[in-house]
Amino acid sequence: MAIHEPHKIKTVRLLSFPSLEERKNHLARARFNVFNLTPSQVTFDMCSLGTGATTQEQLAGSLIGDEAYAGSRNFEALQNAVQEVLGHSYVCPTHNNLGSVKLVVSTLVPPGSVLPSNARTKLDVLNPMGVEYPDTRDHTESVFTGNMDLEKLEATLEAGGVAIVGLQAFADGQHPFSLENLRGVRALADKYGKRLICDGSRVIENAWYIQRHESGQADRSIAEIVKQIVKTCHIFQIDGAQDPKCNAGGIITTDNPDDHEKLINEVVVFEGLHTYGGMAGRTMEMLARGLLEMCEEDEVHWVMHQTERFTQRLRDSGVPLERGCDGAYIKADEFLPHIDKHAQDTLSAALYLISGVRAVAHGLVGRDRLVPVQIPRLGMMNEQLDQVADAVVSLLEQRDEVTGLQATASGTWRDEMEYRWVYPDLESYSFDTFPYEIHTIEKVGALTRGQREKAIRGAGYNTFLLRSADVTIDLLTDSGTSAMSSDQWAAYQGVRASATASDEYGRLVQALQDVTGYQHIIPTHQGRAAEHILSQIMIEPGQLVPGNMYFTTTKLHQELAGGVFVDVIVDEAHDPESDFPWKGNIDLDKLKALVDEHGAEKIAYISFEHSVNMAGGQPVSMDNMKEVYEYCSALGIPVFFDATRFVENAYMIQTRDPRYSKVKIRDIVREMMLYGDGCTVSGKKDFLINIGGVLCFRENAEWARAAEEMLRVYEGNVTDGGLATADLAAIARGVEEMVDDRYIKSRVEQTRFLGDLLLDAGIPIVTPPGSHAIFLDARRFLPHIDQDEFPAQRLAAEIYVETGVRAMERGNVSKGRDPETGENYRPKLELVRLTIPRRVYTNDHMRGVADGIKRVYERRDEIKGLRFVYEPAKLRFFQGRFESL
Ligand code: P71
Repeated sequence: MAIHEPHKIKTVRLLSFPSLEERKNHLARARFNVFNLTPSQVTFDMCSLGTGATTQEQLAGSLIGDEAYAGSRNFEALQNAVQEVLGHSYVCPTHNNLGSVKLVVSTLVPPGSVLPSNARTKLDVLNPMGVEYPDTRDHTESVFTGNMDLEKLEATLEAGGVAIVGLQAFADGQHPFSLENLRGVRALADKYGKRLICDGSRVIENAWYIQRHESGQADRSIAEIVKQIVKTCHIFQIDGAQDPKCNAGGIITTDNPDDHEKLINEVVVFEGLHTYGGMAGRTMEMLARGLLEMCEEDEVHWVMHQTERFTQRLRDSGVPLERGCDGAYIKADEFLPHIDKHAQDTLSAALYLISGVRAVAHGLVGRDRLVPVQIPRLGMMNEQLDQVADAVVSLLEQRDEVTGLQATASGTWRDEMEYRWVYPDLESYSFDTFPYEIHTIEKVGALTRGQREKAIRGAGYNTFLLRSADVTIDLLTDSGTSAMSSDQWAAYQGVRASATASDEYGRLVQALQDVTGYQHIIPTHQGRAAEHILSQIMIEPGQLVPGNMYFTTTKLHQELAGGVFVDVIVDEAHDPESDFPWKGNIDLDKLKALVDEHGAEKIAYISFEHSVNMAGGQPVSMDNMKEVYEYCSALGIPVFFDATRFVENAYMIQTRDPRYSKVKIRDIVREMMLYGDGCTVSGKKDFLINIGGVLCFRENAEWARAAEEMLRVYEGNVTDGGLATADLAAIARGVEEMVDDRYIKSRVEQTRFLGDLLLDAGIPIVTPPGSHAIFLDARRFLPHIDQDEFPAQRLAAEIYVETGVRAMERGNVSKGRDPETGENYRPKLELVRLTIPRRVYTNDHMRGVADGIKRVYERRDEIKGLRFVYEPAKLRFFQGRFESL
């Protein structure tokens, strides 16, 4: 059973959280018909048509559309995908499923004829076209509820007037058919000389159901079953916006050249030429790629697991519903028994009113009594679905208070309905979860344990030397690994690139001035570039640079400028078991002693890091920043922050310092930055971007000029710092997104979630959990391995073998050898860092990580140490290779 997604998040779409007052206004303007609400007025949009996440390959396909009128390469790609996945030889493209229906009707279904079917929905459109569609579904069947009643079907065929026989895979979203029944339908169609046509927009779900429930099918792949379904039908159609995860488009496929001939002669009338059928070239490309991907077993199993889990949660809480292949279909009349008119729309309006969730019934008014709560395919996390379910349950609990909508306009179709409503007094449901949906995904590595054993041996037991493609969950670093938002991508794409000043530079400066309160904003290509410049302009050879624990690149640049780093962090920072909440603080006594000993003029500046990385992502308190700044500014010693993870530090202040519990993150950050004269930032962390950094000064124009002088030599223009204009645009947007309270909360709480899972299992970690990473304490995890046999290095390797999770050693290997004695440093902290990228993994991934580490912990006694087989002289952790003892 899948315990986490077989993919990670590549890009996210930000969610809106309208307040109760806003929801009331939006509802009134929508005339109380939630169909009219727009996604930016809705928090979770529980609708599964064209709303799913795509793969990054599909998204890429949308950028390589061959927009030729005739015979485009994208059409060829579509044709190949159809032949490979569906097995039919011919394809006729359409603009979407309605286009397909219209085409089939106008070619194969004469007016006044009969089209028996197992479905009701989507056939609504046949009514105005003058086609009768008798219900021939077997209503007595309890497992394959979408099966045709073969006797009824034969009677209908016998009675005459039947044009073609129709079948829907997972009919109406609720009723799957069996292969056996499908073969029976085909036999009857053949007997009466009729064609069997299947709408396979949900063929994957139906195939999954067959795999699970039909005897003899358990060992067959989804791909095989899909092909068999298609080949059993004369004609097959599929909606691009459903199983193929495209945003639009449709296709009709067949093996019959005569039918194909008819379709392509007719498609030019209503849709477009037979090689594009009303789709843009890029849509055909996305559709083709979606078809090729849709049968992937682990993906299908994940989607269906989510659906079953969600439905079960609702059912367990007493919500009256019918099972759906893509969610739960609530029985509105039973949910609101006291509402005799418009129960579905009342339920929809009430759910939106209390929570901002949209669930809406489509199609004909009065066709059924259900409100589908559908899951956008691959678009949501289980945590979010749990909360949507809780919102529905919360409505159920107060259903007696719900008053009915009064119609002020009616119509045949649901979108035509308009209402009046006296708002009932209901308690709102507040979401407390990740404030974004999944927009695109990236498959993760799926090696077997044996393959991973081979891979880690090949990498000399060094996780830096593993291929990312062989890694399932990559917790090597949070640097440059964030998922960008679709807004960041839009800004990135919309850029007017320039080798001079640019609008994006202006936006970036403005955004960072707002966030930091600093006047001079100097872009650099990443953090170490800013550190290089700051060190060069501020340090005189021989000067001291006191700081709260070193970071490798920071210390290196201070030393290259002739400075000497002095660690003045509090002692608690070196104790992995101390519960002190501010392990990132500077020990003011240590600092004062240093200044007293050497004099203030010997100090270049204070190097003050937020959320101290090497200490375990530990925060600095607001008071400590204030004290240090007060002390230093009186003596004329500048204070520079390494603000790489300053938003995370601000969140720790919000949660750990009661005086700030009601203060917005944006304001906490602004106050923090008051207690410094400038900062360097590696933007690859909190800024939610994949590349970039900045150097900022509060007001000192002389420093800024000196820095810009160096920037021109080492980095690029003063208006880009060597970054692409598009990256400046992504940074400007990322800086806005990072100070969102909901976002930063979800980010840091996810790290804590992993920490708590490990603590609960008795696994030794650095406490309290930091903001960007959980650090395993290898000395306590593997006490039988001497530090010179590199327990943290071995532990990282074992975790990879056990789980496919990649972590980073931060211990004896990283620290290196003392040049004086030639011995390993044997640092106090012998750690393995599990670093959480931003917006990339779900809490189910975190559960998977914790479960795997628990398994390693259970067999810890068998784990042996390592010995170097290749030891580079500098930064040996990057390239070093080991063998097992
Ligand atoms: C991290 C990194 C990336 C890294 C760097 C060196 C060795 C291994 C991994 C980079 C930081 C950082 C802080 C606090 C400056 C930099 C350098 N961290 N300050 O944690 O954490 O920034 O990479 O953008 O040049 O994996 P840069």
